[in-house]
Amino acid sequence: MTNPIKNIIVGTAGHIDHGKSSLVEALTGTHPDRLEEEKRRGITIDLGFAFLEEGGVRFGFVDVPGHERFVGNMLAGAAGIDLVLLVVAADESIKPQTREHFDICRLLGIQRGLVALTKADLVDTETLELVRLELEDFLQRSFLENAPIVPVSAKTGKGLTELKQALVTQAQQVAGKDSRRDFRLPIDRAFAVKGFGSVVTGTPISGHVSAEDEVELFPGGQKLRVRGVQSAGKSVDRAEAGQRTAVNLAGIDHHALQRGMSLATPSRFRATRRLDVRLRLLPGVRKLKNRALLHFHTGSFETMAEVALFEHGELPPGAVCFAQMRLRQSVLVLPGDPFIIRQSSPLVTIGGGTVLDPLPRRPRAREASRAEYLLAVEHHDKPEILAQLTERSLFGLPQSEISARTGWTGQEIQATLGAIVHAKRIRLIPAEPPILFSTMQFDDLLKKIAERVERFHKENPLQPGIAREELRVNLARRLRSEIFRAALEELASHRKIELQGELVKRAGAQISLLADEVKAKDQIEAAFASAGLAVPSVKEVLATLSVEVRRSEKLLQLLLREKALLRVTPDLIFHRQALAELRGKLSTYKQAKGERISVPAFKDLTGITRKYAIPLLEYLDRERVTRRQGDERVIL
Ligand SMILES: Nc1nc2c(ncn2[C@@H]2O[C@H](COP(=O)(O)OP(=O)(O)OP(=O)(O)O)[C@@H](O)[C@H]2O)c(=O)[nH]1
Ligand SMILES: [Mg+2]
Repeated sequence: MTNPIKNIIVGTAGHIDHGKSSLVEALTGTHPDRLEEEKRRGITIDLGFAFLEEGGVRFGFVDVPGHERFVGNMLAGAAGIDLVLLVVAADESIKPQTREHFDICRLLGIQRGLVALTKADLVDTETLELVRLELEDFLQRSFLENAPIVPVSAKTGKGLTELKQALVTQAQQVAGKDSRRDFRLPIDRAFAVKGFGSVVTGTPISGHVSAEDEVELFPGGQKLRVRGVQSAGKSVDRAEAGQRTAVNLAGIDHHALQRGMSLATPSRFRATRRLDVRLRLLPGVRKLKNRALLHFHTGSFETMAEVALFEHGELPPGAVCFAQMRLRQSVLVLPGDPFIIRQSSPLVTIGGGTVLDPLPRRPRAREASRAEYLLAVEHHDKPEILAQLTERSLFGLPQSEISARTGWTGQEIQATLGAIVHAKRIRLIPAEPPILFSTMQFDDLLKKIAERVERFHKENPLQPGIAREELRVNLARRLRSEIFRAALEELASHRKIELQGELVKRAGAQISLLADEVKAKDQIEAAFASAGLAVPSVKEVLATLSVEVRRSEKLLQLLLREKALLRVTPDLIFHRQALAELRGKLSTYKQAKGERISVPAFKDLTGITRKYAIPLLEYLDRERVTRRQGDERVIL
């Protein structure tokens, strides 16, 4: 079921004193100025709000100040609007903030609006027509080129009916905001209400919010519970994108909340201080130097930022380029979010643009793929975006990262993922969460693993294979274990390698001993076998061999791995057979003489000295063949 009521935010724009607030009052019955100082000085300082339901449309009005010193506040309000109501006083025509506000609307990418020619009661028809012509000229080749220009008077009420009608017509043609996407609300006010606690207001730019929802506060990241939601002054079950909304939050003091922060669906996004953008400089401003320090505005947020131009020393007026913004403070932004830049002296709007990558990797010198990626974002080419994101993540991209980088819904992520996995451009590695890894890099990894295993066999002919962990670290210290495992399994399934417990070996790899090695190996084994429990030292045994120490040690390792020999202490090695016989003797002893045996009895039984008896008994304790009890052992 679709909601028959459309929610549209109308923002006023225009020079100081041109009658914006009076017009909002004439349309809605509410004077938007709230502050004592505003009433006293007769000017708007901060944002004001009012509501009107007309022709099946629920209008939320955001009234902004015209004063040049309060453009910052104007920007906080302009960020969420669907329709601009450009207010021009008929007795003054176009003035500096008419231009600046209009530039801001263009830079923010506002698509629709209309012009109110206010104070029409103060001028004659000829002047009115002259101003209209000036305006038509001014609006040429802009989004307001064919917008209605409606003469009105807040004083006499003339033109108000026509203006309302024009608002409804425009509203019907606006796409509006998408309430099915994740929830995001830039906070424009925060205050406390007696008996309720902390309240923030704003216009959700996407999604919806209800009482009992959990939301995440940005940039801090606190998870908060929504106690209640109001829209247009009334409690509602749910407030949607495009509706003026007040959110009552539990568990936070209102002093910890302020304009510029955002609320959003929890655990999907990340605040950032670096963003790659498409930057547009207005015509008629000074050229922009690389590394310039600017005021940066997005949503209701404002901070200082350094601009790093891509491959340009400077940007001429009217030009466009890719750039990175480095912010003083963190903010939640997503690709597609518009922003505005202003210079410091004089404090004027000089440009703006669109966020393309909110979490860019640290740039390496002249990374060409960066611009390529930004182009894909600009073209909304989802498979390309995701493929490139993955390819740029050398150690894989966890699936849970995608939303913060793209702002896509779960459904969009699934669909895009399906498409590029199907096209074999990336692989989805099983993990929690799954990891995206580029097929190219994966194939590369397969090749490297096969090479390393091969090389290992060549360099270590006496070893059956390389330990997994040694191989992984050898490839890349930061290689994720899940990706490594997937690669090993892939190679094993193609019978390129064999996995044997912790060992990786070339398929069919056999240890091939040289003739002298075979002989030496037999000699080692025989030396231990014939010694019984009174074993010689390793050094002694190896010294008698004809092969050099490095190889003879490998042969010893081989015997230990084959379990022909067993290491009982670092210095004592026994033959398997001798130990098996010892166990046999103990069980015979137990049957004949009972389960207790002393150390002297053990020495008698085995005919060995204390030097061997104690380590052997400790070994038997470890093996749970015996258990120590006082000075004696219990045979288990
Ligand atoms: N005669 C006449 N006066 C008007 C009309 N609209 C507004 N005014 C007067 O113009 C002055 C400024 O009006 P506001 O509505 O406060 O102007 P504003 O654009 O909101 O000004 P800022 O918010 O400070 O930028 C007030 O004294 C109004 O009474 C109109 O249609 N006719
Ligand atoms: Mg005003």
